[in-house]
Amino acid sequence: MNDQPVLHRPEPMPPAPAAGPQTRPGTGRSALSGLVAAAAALAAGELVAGLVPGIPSPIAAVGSAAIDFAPPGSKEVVVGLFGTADKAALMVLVTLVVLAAGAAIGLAARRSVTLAGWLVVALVAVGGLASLRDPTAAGPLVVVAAALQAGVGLQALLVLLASARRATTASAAEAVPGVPAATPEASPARRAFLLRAGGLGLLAIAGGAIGRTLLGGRAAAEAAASIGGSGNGSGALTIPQAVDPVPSPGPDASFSVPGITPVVTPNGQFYRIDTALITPSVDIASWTLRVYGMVDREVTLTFEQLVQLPLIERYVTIACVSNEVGGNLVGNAKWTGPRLADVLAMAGVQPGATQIVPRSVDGWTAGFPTSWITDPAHPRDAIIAVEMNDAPLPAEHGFPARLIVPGLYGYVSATKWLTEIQLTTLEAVDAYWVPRGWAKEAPILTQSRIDVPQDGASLAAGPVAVAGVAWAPDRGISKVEVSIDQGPWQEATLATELSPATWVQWKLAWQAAPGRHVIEVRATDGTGAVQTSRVTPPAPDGARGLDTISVSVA
Ligand SMILES: Nc1nc2c(c(=O)[nH]1)N[C@H]1C(S)=C(S)[C@@H](COP(=O)(O)O)O[C@H]1N2
Ligand SMILES: [Mo]
Repeated sequence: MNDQPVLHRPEPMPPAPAAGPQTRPGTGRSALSGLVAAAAALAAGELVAGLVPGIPSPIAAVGSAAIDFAPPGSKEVVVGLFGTADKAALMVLVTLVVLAAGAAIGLAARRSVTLAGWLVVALVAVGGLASLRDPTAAGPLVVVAAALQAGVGLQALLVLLASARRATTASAAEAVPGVPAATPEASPARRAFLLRAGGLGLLAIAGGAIGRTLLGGRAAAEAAASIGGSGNGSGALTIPQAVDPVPSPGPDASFSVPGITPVVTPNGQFYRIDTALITPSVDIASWTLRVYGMVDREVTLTFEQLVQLPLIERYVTIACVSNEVGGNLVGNAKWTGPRLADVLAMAGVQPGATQIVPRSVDGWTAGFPTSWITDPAHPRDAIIAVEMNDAPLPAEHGFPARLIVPGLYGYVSATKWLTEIQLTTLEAVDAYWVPRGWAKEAPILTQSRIDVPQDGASLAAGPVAVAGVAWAPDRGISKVEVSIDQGPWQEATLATELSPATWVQWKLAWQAAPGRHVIEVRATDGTGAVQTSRVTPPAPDGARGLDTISVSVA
């Protein structure tokens, strides 16, 4: 054994490779090159989508495909995907997956640049194919946009890889044994690579952001430009006055309890649920409503023809089947438009047409029994709504026209961006959500909600107003009761309901004593049926159970 300390010397370095196309860039620079190239291609796609109608956003198109093809096992995940925040999360996820794929492509380029090039083309093709699923897409434009994206992606990849190669060669040349490695900034070639990658990356972020902003604003801009307010004529079209108006809610329709849900939901506060990752933007001049299928004659109406029909106004509360007990996916608005029945009568519904299947411009479908609106014992005023609370239908609520069917959950009826109505049989067609595990027939369940006090609130002892809303469209609400600490049901005071199709405010004065208290509410509908306390999840036909809160009183 040798006791002498041994100095470990670095192995002699292999001779620095000559600069040239044979040099493999390092893994980090390769991955970064691929990632930035993917970002550039992606940004190009969003930018042209933002600039040119008929070219869908590739990110949204891939996200929509993910929603549409989500396996039934992920049903609950999908249900949660439709809030605005969840849509943004899905788009961020798609973007991250594309960037990761780009990094992988960059690594693949170390083996074969040709392979990497084809992978870029394949990545772009996925977005293009997803875009072609969108019924609003113009096929040839999508192909041109995809070619552009591929060009941008390939060019970026080649430029960055060449720059990465020079940087790697420079690093290798500097790595001389015994000499400390230079700082990265010391090499002009490495600095040049970082500047190129960073610069392109920033361009991609800017381009992508511009594209997204244009995409996000287009639907609202289209809606705003199309219809002028009554009389002022700023837009191309005006909507005539309703022949069958409803009076504005009187003071007896609302309680002045702070925090209670207003009886009419302002448009800006109305819940929004749909599968559209980007709000469909509809050109009202070319929009039509087509009624076809089991009818005597197909009917196609322009927007102008549609609003020349007698318009009616109705207050109707609509609700989402995914609303949890106590949740806020429910709202009440005044809807204006022609009766669905009038439009169907123009086409002549054939006997045996047991199902009405409305379809949106983006291909989404609902479906409900024809008898729901034609039953002579209980005809219902379904509306092809063109106004919401006296304003043209907002883009995110279905501009230029949507269906409102009293008493049915939105997913079977309330089709936004409506463009087709098919008459068929219940057996022949299952609408969008039915194969995804939701009930075929879906009347809105009786529900009641405690708005005040809030769950978990700390209150001062003494008189407390317990208040909220209850709904059972279109059976109406006949009674609301409140139970404190599992005690007897006490009848609440009801405000005047606008119609059996709307929710109604309720309130109860409670003498709160110190301690913790549990408050429950239940409603009885217009048929005398009491809201069930049996708890069910939203799927398949709506959440059941009683809204329950707990408060502490001191
Ligand atoms: N075109 C289209 N219409 C649609 C949907 C959709 O995904 N696409 N979702 C429905 C569902 S599930 C509900 S609850 C209501 C919600 O309408 P709102 O967003 O105006 O509140 O719209 C319905 N109409
Ligand atoms: Mo819904």
